Amino acid sequence: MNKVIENIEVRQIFDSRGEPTIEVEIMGSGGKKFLSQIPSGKSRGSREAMVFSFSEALISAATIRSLIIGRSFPSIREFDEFLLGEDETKNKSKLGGNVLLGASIAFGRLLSHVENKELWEVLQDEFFGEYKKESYRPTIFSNVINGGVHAENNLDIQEFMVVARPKRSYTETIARLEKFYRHLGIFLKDKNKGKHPPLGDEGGYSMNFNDNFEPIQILQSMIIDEGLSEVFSVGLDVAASGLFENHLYRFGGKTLSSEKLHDVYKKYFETAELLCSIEDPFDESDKHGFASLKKTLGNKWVVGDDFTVTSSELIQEYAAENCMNAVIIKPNQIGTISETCRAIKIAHDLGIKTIVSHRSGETEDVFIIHLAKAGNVRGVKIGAPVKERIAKFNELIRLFD
Ligand code: 2PG
Ligand code: MG
Repeated sequence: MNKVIENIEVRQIFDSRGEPTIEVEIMGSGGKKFLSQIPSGKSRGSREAMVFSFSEALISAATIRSLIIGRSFPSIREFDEFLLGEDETKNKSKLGGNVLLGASIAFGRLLSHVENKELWEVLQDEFFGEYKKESYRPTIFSNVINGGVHAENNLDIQEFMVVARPKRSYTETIARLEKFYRHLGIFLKDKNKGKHPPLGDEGGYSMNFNDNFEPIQILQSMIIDEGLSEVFSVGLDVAASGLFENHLYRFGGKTLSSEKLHDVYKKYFETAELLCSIEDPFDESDKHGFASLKKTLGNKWVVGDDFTVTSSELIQEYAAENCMNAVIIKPNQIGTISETCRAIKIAHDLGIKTIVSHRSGETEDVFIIHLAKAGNVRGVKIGAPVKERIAKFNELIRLFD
């Protein structure tokens, strides 16, 4: 089979939150079809690539179809560059970031079929050749208690995560994580007067707590009680852009300045020794907040997400200003595989740790696990070990064990 593209189509599907999103299908020669499903975010950075609705995506697909049918592209980079040349906008507002990324991933799957390689091998050969000799096993960030816009409860912090370092194998680590998640459910049911707490958008438990610190304490004590402190720690995603109004933060029933919020975090880290990382602690415009917290926290992970939106330029700019030491990598924030891989590489070169991440509205597509393997990233963020997220945990085991 050759690399000629015979057709491209988009279809509407529904993500794990029941919200509409799209899948993209590319047909290669001989009628073989290659699919990608695009996740969608709820707490989004303002500089993310444009998300097209299904009706807009249909128009975009028609434009792309007229440009690529009967053509062949030797690499993902050339495919992406061709379409980016047609889009020509900063935020993919002509063709849509979700449509472009869907096309890019489906084309990557066509290449993987034609070249008889796994998708991660195609990605590594094309973008990360120099990492072939090292093989890094990423730490799992698993969101087990949900708050913020991902849950209907009183938590301001959006995500309370178990950070699980793989020791012998992912099979073993994921089994431990699943057991921990079940035990946490039983503990919280008890605390919730015998009612099993409902699940938030990413499969973590959702109920009211005394304050934003209580879930951290609960996770830490359970990790210690279960003898897991060698391999598990605790991470947060505050998603603080959603708490920011008139230059102040709504947090814990109060209105706090950036400096006061910094002091709250400082106390959290001083009190909970297993707390190891904090994502988007401040609004995406508050780079001084980021820089000052990074200075305070030393080697703990201060992670940019809405702050950096997988943009190579923003990662470079904020790394130079010492704002963070880790970044979230979400392909649909930027809109093509090539640009995503460039962001990973730039982060590595600058000594910034990379965490490839899902979105709150997920599908069963496992592309991000292939990206994590090819790019030797330091972390993978995939929600709680339940429902549609299981596909990604299984792919971790398949690709790494
Ligand atoms: C985040 C993500 C995923 P969303 O903020 O990091 O956990 O949420 O997809 O809603 O932006
Ligand atoms: Mg985030």
